[in-house]
Amino acid sequence: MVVKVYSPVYACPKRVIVCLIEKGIEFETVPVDLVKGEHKTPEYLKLQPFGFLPVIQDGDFTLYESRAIIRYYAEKYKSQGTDLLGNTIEERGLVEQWLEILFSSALGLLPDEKIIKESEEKLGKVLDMYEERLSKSKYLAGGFFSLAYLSHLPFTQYLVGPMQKEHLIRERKHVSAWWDDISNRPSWKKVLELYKVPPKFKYAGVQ
Ligand SMILES: N[C@@H](CCC(=O)N[C@@H](CS)C(=O)NCC(=O)O)C(=O)O
Repeated sequence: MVVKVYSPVYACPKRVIVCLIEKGIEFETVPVDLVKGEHKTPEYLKLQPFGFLPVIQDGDFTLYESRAIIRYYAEKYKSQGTDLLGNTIEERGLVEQWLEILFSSALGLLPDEKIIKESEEKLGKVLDMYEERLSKSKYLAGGFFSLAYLSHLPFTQYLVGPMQKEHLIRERKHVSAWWDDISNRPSWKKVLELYKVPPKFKYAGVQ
Protein backbone atom coordinates (compact mmCIF):
# COMPACT_ATOMS: atom_id res chain seq x y z
CA MET A 1 0.00 0.00 0.00
CA VAL A 2 1.51 3.33 -1.08
CA VAL A 3 1.17 6.17 1.44
CA LYS A 4 -0.53 9.31 0.10
CA VAL A 5 0.84 12.66 1.31
CA TYR A 6 -1.12 15.90 0.86
CA SER A 7 0.76 18.07 -0.40
CA PRO A 8 4.49 18.03 -1.09
CA VAL A 9 5.60 21.62 -1.56
CA TYR A 10 4.98 23.32 1.79
CA ALA A 11 7.10 23.23 4.92
CA CYS A 12 5.04 20.98 7.20
CA PRO A 13 4.41 18.27 4.59
CA LYS A 14 8.15 18.29 3.83
CA ARG A 15 8.77 17.05 7.38
CA VAL A 16 6.66 14.04 6.54
CA ILE A 17 8.25 13.41 3.17
CA VAL A 18 11.81 13.57 4.49
CA CYS A 19 10.74 11.09 7.19
CA LEU A 20 9.27 8.68 4.62
CA ILE A 21 12.47 8.87 2.58
CA GLU A 22 14.65 8.23 5.67
CA LYS A 23 12.49 5.22 6.50
CA GLY A 24 12.41 3.91 2.93
CA ILE A 25 8.59 4.02 2.75
CA GLU A 26 6.95 4.26 -0.65
CA PHE A 27 4.67 7.26 -1.08
CA GLU A 28 2.85 9.37 -3.61
CA THR A 29 1.91 13.03 -3.27
CA VAL A 30 -1.41 14.76 -3.83
CA PRO A 31 -1.14 18.45 -4.71
CA VAL A 32 -3.19 20.92 -2.64
CA ASP A 33 -2.83 24.59 -3.60
CA LEU A 34 -3.00 26.85 -0.55
CA VAL A 35 -3.12 29.97 -2.70
CA LYS A 36 -6.30 28.71 -4.37
CA GLY A 37 -7.72 27.74 -0.97
CA GLU A 38 -7.90 24.05 -1.85
CA HIS A 39 -7.20 23.23 1.82
CA LYS A 40 -10.57 24.73 2.79
CA THR A 41 -12.77 22.83 0.34
CA PRO A 42 -15.46 20.53 1.84
CA GLU A 43 -13.67 17.58 0.25
CA TYR A 44 -10.34 18.40 1.91
CA LEU A 45 -11.96 19.28 5.25
CA LYS A 46 -13.30 15.74 5.40
CA LEU A 47 -9.68 14.63 5.69
CA GLN A 48 -8.36 17.50 7.84
CA PRO A 49 -11.22 19.36 9.56
CA PHE A 50 -8.93 22.26 10.58
CA GLY A 51 -7.90 22.92 6.99
CA PHE A 52 -4.13 22.52 7.29
CA LEU A 53 -1.48 20.48 5.50
CA PRO A 54 -0.22 17.80 5.74
CA VAL A 55 -2.51 14.79 5.88
CA ILE A 56 -1.52 11.24 5.09
CA GLN A 57 -3.67 8.34 4.00
CA ASP A 58 -2.24 4.92 4.64
CA GLY A 59 -4.82 2.46 3.40
CA ASP A 60 -7.93 3.21 5.46
CA PHE A 61 -5.94 5.15 8.05
CA THR A 62 -5.88 8.95 7.89
CA LEU A 63 -3.60 11.10 10.06
CA TYR A 64 -2.79 14.80 10.27
CA GLU A 65 -0.35 17.02 12.25
CA SER A 66 3.17 16.66 10.85
CA ARG A 67 4.85 15.69 14.11
CA ALA A 68 2.17 13.10 14.91
CA ILE A 69 2.72 11.63 11.45
CA ILE A 70 6.50 11.41 11.72
CA ARG A 71 6.22 9.83 15.17
CA TYR A 72 3.76 7.33 13.75
CA TYR A 73 6.09 6.25 10.95
CA ALA A 74 9.17 6.23 13.16
CA GLU A 75 7.36 3.77 15.48
CA LYS A 76 5.61 1.74 12.81
CA TYR A 77 8.82 1.08 10.91
CA LYS A 78 11.26 1.28 13.82
CA SER A 79 13.61 -1.31 12.38
CA GLN A 80 13.38 -0.16 8.74
CA GLY A 81 15.63 2.59 7.32
CA THR A 82 17.11 5.17 9.70
CA ASP A 83 16.13 4.67 13.34
CA LEU A 84 14.74 8.09 14.27
CA LEU A 85 13.72 7.41 17.86
CA GLY A 86 16.75 6.44 19.93
CA ASN A 87 17.18 3.23 21.88
CA THR A 88 16.67 4.03 25.54
CA ILE A 89 13.73 5.74 27.17
CA GLU A 90 16.04 8.66 28.01
CA GLU A 91 17.13 9.01 24.37
CA ARG A 92 13.49 8.91 23.37
CA GLY A 93 12.65 11.58 25.96
CA LEU A 94 15.31 13.91 24.54
CA VAL A 95 14.10 13.33 20.98
CA GLU A 96 10.58 14.30 22.07
CA GLN A 97 11.88 17.35 23.91
CA TRP A 98 13.72 18.68 20.85
CA LEU A 99 10.87 17.76 18.58
CA GLU A 100 8.67 20.13 20.57
CA ILE A 101 11.19 22.98 20.59
CA LEU A 102 11.06 24.74 17.26
CA PHE A 103 12.89 27.98 17.01
CA SER A 104 10.73 29.12 14.09
CA SER A 105 8.01 30.31 16.46
CA ALA A 106 10.46 32.94 17.71
CA LEU A 107 10.58 34.68 14.34
CA GLY A 108 7.78 37.07 13.47
CA LEU A 109 7.19 37.36 9.76
CA LEU A 110 5.25 40.58 9.46
CA PRO A 111 6.91 43.12 7.17
CA ASP A 112 7.48 45.58 9.99
CA GLU A 113 11.08 46.64 10.67
CA LYS A 114 10.57 46.89 14.45
CA ILE A 115 8.94 43.47 14.70
CA ILE A 116 11.59 41.91 12.46
CA LYS A 117 14.37 43.35 14.63
CA GLU A 118 12.75 42.20 17.88
CA SER A 119 12.04 38.76 16.44
CA GLU A 120 15.60 38.40 15.25
CA GLU A 121 16.87 39.20 18.72
CA LYS A 122 14.51 36.62 20.21
CA LEU A 123 15.57 34.03 17.67
CA GLY A 124 19.24 34.84 18.34
CA LYS A 125 18.73 34.05 22.04
CA VAL A 126 17.09 30.72 21.22
CA LEU A 127 19.94 29.90 18.85
CA ASP A 128 22.43 30.75 21.60
CA MET A 129 20.82 27.97 23.63
CA TYR A 130 21.14 25.64 20.64
CA GLU A 131 24.80 26.65 20.36
CA GLU A 132 25.40 25.82 24.00
CA ARG A 133 23.70 22.44 23.65
CA LEU A 134 25.47 21.61 20.38
CA SER A 135 28.87 22.46 21.86
CA LYS A 136 28.36 19.40 24.10
CA SER A 137 26.54 17.01 21.82
CA LYS A 138 26.69 16.39 18.06
CA TYR A 139 22.91 16.61 17.73
CA LEU A 140 20.47 18.34 20.04
CA ALA A 141 18.99 15.16 21.46
CA GLY A 142 22.32 13.28 21.73
CA GLY A 143 24.83 11.70 19.41
CA PHE A 144 22.38 10.32 16.84
CA PHE A 145 20.21 11.73 14.04
CA SER A 146 16.49 11.65 14.94
CA LEU A 147 12.96 12.86 14.36
CA ALA A 148 13.76 16.14 16.08
CA TYR A 149 15.82 17.34 13.09
CA LEU A 150 13.32 16.33 10.44
CA SER A 151 11.03 18.78 12.04
CA HIS A 152 13.66 21.57 12.00
CA LEU A 153 14.70 21.13 8.38
CA PRO A 154 11.95 22.95 6.43
CA PHE A 155 11.84 26.08 8.52
CA THR A 156 15.61 26.43 8.81
CA GLN A 157 15.72 26.11 5.04
CA TYR A 158 13.35 29.08 4.78
CA LEU A 159 15.46 30.97 7.25
CA VAL A 160 18.71 30.54 5.33
CA GLY A 161 17.01 30.84 1.92
CA PRO A 162 14.06 33.15 1.21
CA MET A 163 14.28 34.96 4.55
CA GLN A 164 17.99 35.69 4.03
CA LYS A 165 18.85 35.09 7.68
CA GLU A 166 21.66 32.60 7.12
CA HIS A 167 23.97 34.76 9.22
CA LEU A 168 21.96 33.73 12.32
CA ILE A 169 23.11 30.17 11.70
CA ARG A 170 26.62 30.89 10.42
CA GLU A 171 27.68 33.14 13.26
CA ARG A 172 27.25 30.23 15.67
CA LYS A 173 29.96 27.64 15.06
CA HIS A 174 28.17 24.56 16.40
CA VAL A 175 24.75 25.50 15.04
CA SER A 176 26.41 26.05 11.67
CA ALA A 177 28.07 22.59 11.71
CA TRP A 178 24.77 21.01 12.84
CA TRP A 179 22.91 22.71 9.98
CA ASP A 180 25.50 21.54 7.45
CA ASP A 181 25.18 18.01 8.78
CA ILE A 182 21.37 17.74 8.73
CA SER A 183 20.78 19.72 5.54
CA ASN A 184 23.26 17.63 3.58
CA ARG A 185 21.46 14.38 4.23
CA PRO A 186 20.53 12.76 0.91
CA SER A 187 16.88 12.58 2.06
CA TRP A 188 16.63 16.36 2.47
CA LYS A 189 18.49 17.07 -0.76
CA LYS A 190 16.01 14.81 -2.51
CA VAL A 191 13.04 16.69 -1.00
CA LEU A 192 14.47 20.03 -2.17
CA GLU A 193 15.18 18.68 -5.61
CA LEU A 194 11.71 17.19 -6.04
CA TYR A 195 9.44 19.76 -4.44
CA LYS A 196 9.96 23.44 -5.07
CA VAL A 197 7.98 26.04 -3.13
CA PRO A 198 5.56 27.83 -5.46
CA PRO A 199 6.76 31.41 -6.02
CA LYS A 200 3.32 32.85 -5.22
CA PHE A 201 3.21 31.25 -1.82
CA LYS A 202 4.24 33.38 1.11
CA TYR A 203 5.20 31.29 4.11
CA ALA A 204 2.74 31.85 6.93
CA GLY A 205 5.11 30.72 9.67
CA VAL A 206 2.44 28.58 11.33
CA GLN A 207 3.83 25.60 13.17
N1 LIG B 1 0.75 21.96 13.45
C1 LIG B 1 0.47 21.67 12.06
C2 LIG B 1 0.65 22.94 11.28
C3 LIG B 1 0.28 22.76 9.86
C4 LIG B 1 0.43 24.02 9.03
O1 LIG B 1 0.56 25.15 9.54
N2 LIG B 1 0.47 23.83 7.73
C5 LIG B 1 0.55 24.94 6.80
C6 LIG B 1 1.45 24.55 5.64
S1 LIG B 1 3.12 24.40 6.17
C7 LIG B 1 -0.85 25.18 6.28
O2 LIG B 1 -1.57 24.25 5.98
N3 LIG B 1 -1.23 26.45 6.19
C8 LIG B 1 -2.52 26.79 5.68
C9 LIG B 1 -3.14 27.97 6.36
O3 LIG B 1 -2.47 28.59 7.22
O4 LIG B 1 -4.30 28.27 6.04
C10 LIG B 1 1.40 20.57 11.56
O5 LIG B 1 2.56 20.54 12.00
O6 LIG B 1 0.96 19.75 10.75
